[in-house]
Amino acid sequence: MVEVTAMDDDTPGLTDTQLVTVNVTNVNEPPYFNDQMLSFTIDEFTTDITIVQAIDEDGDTLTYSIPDISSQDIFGIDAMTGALAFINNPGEDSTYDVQIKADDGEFSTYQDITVTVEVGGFES
Ligand SMILES: [Ca+2]
Repeated sequence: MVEVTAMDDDTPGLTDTQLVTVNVTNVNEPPYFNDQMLSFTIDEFTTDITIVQAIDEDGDTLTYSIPDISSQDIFGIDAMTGALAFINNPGEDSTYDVQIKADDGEFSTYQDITVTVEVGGFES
């Protein structure tokens, strides 16, 4: 409830006070990623890349996906946890770009991830 006071300009002024009920609608805020772009380097024996994590101010459950069909042959993502992995590590020096989508059921946001595979780069 908000107290509203109306006053006219006359002297002496007349005032009237009324209580008004204001309904605040809870507006859904879109999710967002802290970083627009992330890069990772993994070795040839690893398939796990990272766990992407978008932020939703409303605390909505977010669903993660890979929108680009051609990337879906290469990468997999856990819709609930955001865990991103190669389906099969390519096993050769190469760099891949993949876009991740986070969806709160109404709005979505995207994050670009670059994954570089290094063959032998991690051996001692
Ligand atoms: Ca939301």
